[in-house]
Order: sequence, then structure tokens, then C-alpha cells
Amino acid sequence: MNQPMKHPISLMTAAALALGTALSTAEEAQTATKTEAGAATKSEALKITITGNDLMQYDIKTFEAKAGQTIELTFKNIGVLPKEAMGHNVVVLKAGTDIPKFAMAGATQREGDFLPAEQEFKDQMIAHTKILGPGESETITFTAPGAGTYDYICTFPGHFGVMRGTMVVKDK
Ligand SMILES: [Cu+2]
Repeated sequence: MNQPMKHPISLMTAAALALGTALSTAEEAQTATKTEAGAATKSEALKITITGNDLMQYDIKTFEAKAGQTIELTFKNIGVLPKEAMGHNVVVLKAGTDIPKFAMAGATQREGDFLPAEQEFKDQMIAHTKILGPGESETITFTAPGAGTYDYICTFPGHFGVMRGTMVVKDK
């Protein structure tokens, strides 16, 4: 080992360490921002906006909430096709709901926002919007249930296969 080599290496090490510190500080800052934005305290309402389009796509396919938290969910149909052909809703279901069975029961209910009429299916809904046409939006407010994973679907006939997402509820 000769002396002159030592110096540049230790400089590089110092630079790498400094860079590492800067990076981890940036990461921490990012995490803190995320926490403030996404995981509000239990008493604070979670405001979330989901859109649906003419390709039968929700833009938000999963979101997180806390048990007992108030959720203000705004759903917007951003498509242009007529409501009769491409209407959408958001129906949040209880855990364990048989989705195909539920959606089939709703598919015949054109006058009832494609929501099942039978009580056994009504009991499986946590919250729902109406069927919305192009440019329409609706905000619904409900309380996040206990910790678990809950599906939400669009019950317009033929949509539930692709138009679905999950609400993940955590205890803390
Ligand atoms: Cu739909």
C-alpha cells in the first residue's frame, strides 16, 4: 500500500457516506409526507376520489383506511358514453360476499341502480353510489368497518369482472 492511494479512497468513502445520509434523509421526508397525506388520524375523514371511464376502468384499484374512520368517497364517471350503455357505480361489499352472485342479482335491476333487491344481498353492502352517467359525480359518506379487505365493484351489467377494487382497512 502506498500513501497517496489512501487519501482519494477515504475521500470517496466520505462522499459516499454523505450521499447515503442525504438519500436516507430524503426517504424519511418522503415517508413523513406520505403518512400525513394517506394515513390521517382516526377522527379525521378520509377523502378519496375514484373515477370510472368508458373502458370500464376505475383509476383507483386499492385504497387504505382505518377501522372506524369516516370515509368520504367521491365517484366520478369521466366517460362520454350514454348512461344506458356505460353507466357506473361503486358498491362496497362486506367481506366474504360472493361477487358474481351479488352482481348477477343486481344486473336485472335497471330501475334500481343495478343493485340487488333481495334483503340478503342488501345486507352485504357497506355503501354504494347510484349509477352515474357521463360527467356525473356523487359523494357518499360511510364508516370504515373493522380491519380487513373489502371489495368494491361496479354492478352495471357485465362490468364487475374488470371494474373492481379493494379497500384495505387497518386497525392503526
Ligand atoms: Cu361500470
